[in-house]
Amino acid sequence: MSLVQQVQQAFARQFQHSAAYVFRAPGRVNLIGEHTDYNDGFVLPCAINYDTVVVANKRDDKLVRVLALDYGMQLDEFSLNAPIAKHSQWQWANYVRGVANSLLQQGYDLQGCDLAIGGNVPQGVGLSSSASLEVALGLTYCTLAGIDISPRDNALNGQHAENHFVGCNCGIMDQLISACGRQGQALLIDCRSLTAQPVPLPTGMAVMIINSNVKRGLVDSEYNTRRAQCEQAAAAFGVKALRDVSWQAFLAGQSKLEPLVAKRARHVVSENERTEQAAVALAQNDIATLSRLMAQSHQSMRDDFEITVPAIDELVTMINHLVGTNGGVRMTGGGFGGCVVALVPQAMVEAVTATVAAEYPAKTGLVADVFVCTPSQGAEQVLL
Ligand code: GAF
Repeated sequence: MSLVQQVQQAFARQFQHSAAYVFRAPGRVNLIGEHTDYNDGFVLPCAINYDTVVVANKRDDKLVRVLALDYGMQLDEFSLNAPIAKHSQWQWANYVRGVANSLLQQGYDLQGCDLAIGGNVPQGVGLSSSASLEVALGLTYCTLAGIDISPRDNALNGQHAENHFVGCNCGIMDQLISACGRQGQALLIDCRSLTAQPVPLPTGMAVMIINSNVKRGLVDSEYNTRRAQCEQAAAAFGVKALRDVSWQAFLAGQSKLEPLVAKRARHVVSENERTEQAAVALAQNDIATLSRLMAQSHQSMRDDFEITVPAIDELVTMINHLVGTNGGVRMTGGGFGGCVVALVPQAMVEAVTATVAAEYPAKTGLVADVFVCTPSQGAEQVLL
């Protein structure tokens, strides 16, 4: 049974009628450009073929009832008439409540609904399961209320909910790629103007995701600390965001920063340059350059931004060793565990999978999950 069918079936069982609407929004993998989005910089992600699915029906009142397949069929209920409060226990419910709350705050008139939610984006491993939930929900609430929200505004609403309701100070990359992803392409996103340029992936190359299965801890607090350090650096340079600092300006001015803040800024300033260069290399099928840029990105995350962990470094080293300049590999996502992304020739997928299976457990005591993913289309209504 497909994911959509499973969610439809659970909906019908819970609410005793079948649903008229289905929406999906994908997770993402970022090829390069990490922790640059909230510095108004550049990112190069693609949406992946793993989705959050929302199955829905309108109600005649202002009640929202929502069933979570991935959380033991927990059922939340809240009213769109009263101020929406945080759920006392369930974090998943705060995304559902938060997205509605942000839309209401912007003056949208939402309609009550029954919802069932399920997904196959691996959760808590840096592949944006939360953003895909926010984006799928934004599209659901708006479509049910007859509101034609743009993908960009839907993404911004999801980010607003995450920042102000859920409490993580994330940037815009995850929501934007989940809303705007394109089949077969990565997007070079300018996180200041929110414009995106499609970059087709070279034929014959596979996008692999290797989940380290390192349990992530302290992600939100470390993330928020990095963000504050970047803001401190931008203020010291007298600019709005680190996007406005060139490499030359960084070299000339770094001595006015505290040493730790200078390291954080060095990552962001150099990562912005690498990301723009990587988009060019990818478009020109220049895999050797892409390989170098992804390796430098990983080193910069490891040594300057300090967001990798030893098991992830091991994975990157072993894959790099195997693919050399025929492919690129680096940690992807916010960090402190999570996944590695590898762009490798199709013909090397098997060898990478075998190497990870043979060497990773011996080096770390952990077993990794390996996926080959397809760059996918962003959020949409699934027509029944
Ligand atoms: C997380 C955040 F949600 C993104 O906005 C981005 O900052 C990313 O970490 C790091 O590049 O996924």
